Amino acid sequence: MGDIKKSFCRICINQCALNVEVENNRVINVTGDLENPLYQGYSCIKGRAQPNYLYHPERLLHSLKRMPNGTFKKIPIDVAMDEIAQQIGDICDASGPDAIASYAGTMLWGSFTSSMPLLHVLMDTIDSSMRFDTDTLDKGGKLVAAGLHGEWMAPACGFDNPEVMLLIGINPILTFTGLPAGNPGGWLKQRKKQGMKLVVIDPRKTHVAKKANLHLRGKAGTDVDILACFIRIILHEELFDQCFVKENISGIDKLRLHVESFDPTSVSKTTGIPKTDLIDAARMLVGKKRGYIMAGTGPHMSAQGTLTEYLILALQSLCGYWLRTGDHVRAAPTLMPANKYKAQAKSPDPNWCSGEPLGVNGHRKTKAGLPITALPDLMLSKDNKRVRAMICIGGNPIAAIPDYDRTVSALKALDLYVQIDPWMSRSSELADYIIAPTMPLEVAAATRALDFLTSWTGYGLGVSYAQYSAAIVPPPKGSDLIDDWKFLYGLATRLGYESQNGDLPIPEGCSTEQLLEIISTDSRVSFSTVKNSTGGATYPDSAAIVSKKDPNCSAKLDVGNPNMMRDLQNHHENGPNKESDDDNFPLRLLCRRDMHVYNSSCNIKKTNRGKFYNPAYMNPLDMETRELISGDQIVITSAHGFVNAIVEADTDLLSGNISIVFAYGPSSKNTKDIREVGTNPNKLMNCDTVFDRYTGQPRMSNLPVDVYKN
Ligand SMILES: Nc1nc2c(c(=O)[nH]1)N[C@H]1C(S)=C(S)[C@@H](COP(=O)(O)OP(=O)(O)OC[C@H]3O[C@@H](n4cnc5c(=O)[nH]c(N)nc54)[C@H](O)[C@@H]3O)O[C@H]1N2
Ligand SMILES: Nc1nc2c(c(=O)[nH]1)N[C@H]1C(S)=C(S)[C@@H](COP(=O)(O)OP(=O)(O)OC[C@H]3O[C@@H](n4cnc5c(=O)[nH]c(N)nc54)[C@H](O)[C@@H]3O)O[C@H]1N2
Ligand code: SF4
Ligand SMILES: [Mo]
Repeated sequence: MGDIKKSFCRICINQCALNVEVENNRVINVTGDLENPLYQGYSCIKGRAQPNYLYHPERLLHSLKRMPNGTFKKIPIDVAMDEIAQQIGDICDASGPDAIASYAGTMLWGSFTSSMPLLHVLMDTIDSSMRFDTDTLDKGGKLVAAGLHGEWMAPACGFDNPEVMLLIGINPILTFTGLPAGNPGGWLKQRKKQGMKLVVIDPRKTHVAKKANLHLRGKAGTDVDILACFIRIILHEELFDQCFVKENISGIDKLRLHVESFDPTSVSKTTGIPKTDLIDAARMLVGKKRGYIMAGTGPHMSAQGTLTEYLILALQSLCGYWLRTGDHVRAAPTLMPANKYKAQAKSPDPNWCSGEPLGVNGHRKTKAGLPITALPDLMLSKDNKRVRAMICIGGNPIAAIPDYDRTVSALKALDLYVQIDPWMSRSSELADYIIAPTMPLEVAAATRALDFLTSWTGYGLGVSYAQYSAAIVPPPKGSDLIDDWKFLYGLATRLGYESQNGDLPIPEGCSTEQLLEIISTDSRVSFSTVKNSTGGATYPDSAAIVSKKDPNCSAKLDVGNPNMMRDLQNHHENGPNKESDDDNFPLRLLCRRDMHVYNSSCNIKKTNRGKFYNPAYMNPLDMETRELISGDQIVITSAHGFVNAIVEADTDLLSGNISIVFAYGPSSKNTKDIREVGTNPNKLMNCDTVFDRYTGQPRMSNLPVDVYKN
């Protein structure tokens, strides 16, 4: 029996509290912490498998440099930083700072509090604006829609005892996105016991759909139709919150006009959802004091993210699901500064779209950031806008960005590609330098990222909560690893950053723990308080009460934005599933996620129990007509490409669809058996035909495909 140390998991945004058993400076076991007030012992297989990642024979324990003959050689971290900084400086001098891009991937969230500020420090130091992250492949439309609709200066009702909940293309029991951090299934069960009604829109009978009072199981890509139909019903039947709307909302006449064509009879035909279910669902949403509406990746990956989110905000505003004067904000930030909340609107942001056109498909920077799908084109560009270097932290562009071949060519065209990654991923393989970082239990951290997420997305925490964790174990003996932020800082200082003059005063020899304290200087609860409460605690903010509207405030939330109304009109005229008429591709490929992997991470024997591939799930009826049985090898074809896969029956999937997890597939070098490496669905997709015109997010779900036996 080793020592038990308290920590928290940083693999996903749930950040479960953990008990970590340590013997001889090595982690030997990880379990959920039963004493923690929020998680009460909850954890998942990915978090508990951490000893297997830390001591995995394939983990990189030294940074690597690509040699001219293509092989990798160990390089001491200081030498790597010297060489990389020199090359960045040279590229900046020759081609300007925007020739250097940064790519912040999902695993940056593991060290978000320390790494994100230092990534900005580095990019500020060289003055590059080319900062990309994966939000524009995820749910970037949320931010654009909020810019167009305007924001309420207090949170949405969220997890604060909602009486009704509408979940659209999201499966939080498995993805830990969309229900409060903790034990999502347990929370849902309890809320339902207390009478909460749950409506789910998803073509698949997901974990969360199985718990729904009403599951609207229609065609993918029809969320806009369904939401417009709900709004029409609510407006026709005058079921909206009349007082709230009169006082705080503009544009309702325009909205009324544009949803008129989405009547329940025609929307039922478009979506395949019974008309009565559409009407029942709309009526379920209204007349309650508190409601919560959340969309996940489903509608965003069907390339309708911005319009879907805009209609959600309109619906939320019509129902008045925003906290009001006197309401208590239960998830006020802990490790960030306290907020002032007011029961009033902030007008739409005229800067929702900014910056010069990037020269790729009309893309520009929006409130969701730079469209990441433009990045490969910028790398392949022949003009002076070419991106020549990229620093990627915690991301896997080859796995993530649709159009695999283009991404591979783009990464190969770089003059300098630096990948911070503990693994030789399919992207790492193409890097010039792979920087080997410490992994979560080897580095100090605090849950500030949870506060950030809560204030930004509306999901995250349901109550004010924080935890600090010291480094639990040192890095393995003989390794040469660096904390992610220290690498970024090392480059920044070599390129001229002087911390005493910068925004972030970093003393000589600063430890990660010290940096966390510096970053949290103005937090509502002091860093030392959180640090001293090992194991995590809740920190309710009794002062976080929504105050009343300023007497001179005339701002309103806009539910009739002209861009959105035009898009709604186009959607009505062209139909959501235009290409489904294409006889060559009668099936629709849908996105989905698996419990035991986190995008391209965590796929080891301990979690996958020997199943290293991602099956292509199909409804048994569709399999029967194609004479397929589970385990058969198939070819999936699309207008863009084809991939091999292993088929598996899934009665939960609506007939006409095929659904598959992403971020699997062979590397550029190996051609191993599909059962060993899985399928990369991004080979079936491109970024230039169907995409969200604001975020650039391409169609990654609801993709027309067909299937043949191989
Ligand atoms: N077809 C299709 N494409 C998709 C999606 C989809 O559903 N379908 N999903 C999209 C979405 S939502 C997202 S967010 C993106 C994800 O896009 P990315 O973030 O680019 O992809 P990940 O696979 O999450 O990359 C994580 C990387 O971090 C590395 N890593 C693991 N542990 C650590 C660590 O401790 N430290 C560091 N520094 N690195 C670590 C992993 O080895 C991996 O290379 O993909 C998008 N692309
Ligand atoms: N265990 C685990 N957790 C994860 C991840 C992981 O890989 N594994 N990845 C993390 C990341 S990066 C993200 S972004 C989140 C994603 O979290 P979620 O958004 O919850 O992702 P999914 O579980 O794929 O849920 C998307 C759902 O949308 C449905 N869908 C597909 N197309 C449509 C459509 O057009 N309309 C509607 N209404 N539904 C549609 C699919 O059937 C699927 O059930 O999960 C995060 N958490
Ligand atoms: S990966 Fe699992 S254990 Fe880790 S935070 Fe997420 S849900 Fe919790
Ligand atoms: Mo994501």
